[in-house]
Amino acid sequence: MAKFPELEALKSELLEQIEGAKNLAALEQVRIAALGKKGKISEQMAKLGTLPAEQRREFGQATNTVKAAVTEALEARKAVLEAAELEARLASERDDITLPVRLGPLAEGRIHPVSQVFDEVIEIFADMGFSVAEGPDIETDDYNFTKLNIPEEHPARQEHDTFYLRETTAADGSNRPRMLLRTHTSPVQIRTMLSQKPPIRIIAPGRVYRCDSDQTHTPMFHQIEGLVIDESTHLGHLKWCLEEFCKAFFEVDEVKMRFRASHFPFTEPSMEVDIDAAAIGKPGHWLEILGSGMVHPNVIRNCGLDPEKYQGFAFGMGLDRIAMLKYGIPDLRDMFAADLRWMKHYGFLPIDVPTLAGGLSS
Ligand code: 2NL
Repeated sequence: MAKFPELEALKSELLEQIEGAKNLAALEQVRIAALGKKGKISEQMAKLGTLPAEQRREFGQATNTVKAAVTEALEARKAVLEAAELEARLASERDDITLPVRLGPLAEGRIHPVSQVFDEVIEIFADMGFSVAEGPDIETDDYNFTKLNIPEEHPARQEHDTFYLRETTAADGSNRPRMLLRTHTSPVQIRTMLSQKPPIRIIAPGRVYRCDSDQTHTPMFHQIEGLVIDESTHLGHLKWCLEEFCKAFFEVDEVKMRFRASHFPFTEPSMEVDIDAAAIGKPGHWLEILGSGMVHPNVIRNCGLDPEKYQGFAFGMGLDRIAMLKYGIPDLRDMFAADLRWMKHYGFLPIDVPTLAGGLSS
């Protein structure tokens, strides 16, 4: 090879460049400049044709030797640079495998206490054989008031602080009946009595609306009402049902209850129900938790049933209030503030579905 000093010089130059390449990208540039189609070694190969025949063989062999040496040096340098790059990545991309596993949306999300308590109450009454009935939030005056034995000019209408919708006119110019936002879920029970034959055993959970807003009232709140109609349903059934409900809901074996005489236009007699707050760890205080009574014969008649044949009981309770009682929530207005920190504290995990068998609030 000493015969071809220019090849010798090229070899040294390339090997020096290979050793000097600082990273894989730089090394690739060196490779292309040496072995690429227009690279320096290919240039030497192209010279072959211009040489006298007796020199060609020797020059060709010498060039191939340079090529082999350069290729080998490239591969060796590539291996070194690859190992160094891997080393650098491993040092910079550190994973802390001692961190706790992230459980994702199922563990991040929370069920609102109102939804939780809806599910709990429904579970309890479903177990007693009640089915869930639903109806529209926008109702007629007839279903919300008149059929419930609250005629026009009845003072109870003022007490309800009703939101009325704007009056509309029909195509023939006559006024349509004025609609309203239901002030209780009783219209759902009215619709059920109008469309089904007894025996009836339903609960009606849902949103209700009253034009009232202060520390203990929000314009929208939640209610569950219950209705049982049959031929011989009596006050004993009412008492038993509500006692069983209270024990199950507050998750205690015994609960002291007090039935106080009261008045609602749609029941006669009517009772308000108090429980001894021992159930929530504050013995000696009475807490009002619901209103109830035997369905007024006028209501039964208004729904096309014969009050001589059918009778029954009904009850209603404010869901937000019993949710606050059971779960120690101090301020009603926080319930509807959509504050995620509040939800993290008072909310429930979606995987903990309330069941009587597994525990309502686990
Ligand atoms: C309360 C009192 C009550 C009812 C609701 C009712 C429904 C029909 C017929 C008769 Cl269709 N009664 N519902 C009965 C008694 C009390 O609610 O304080 N609610 C928060």
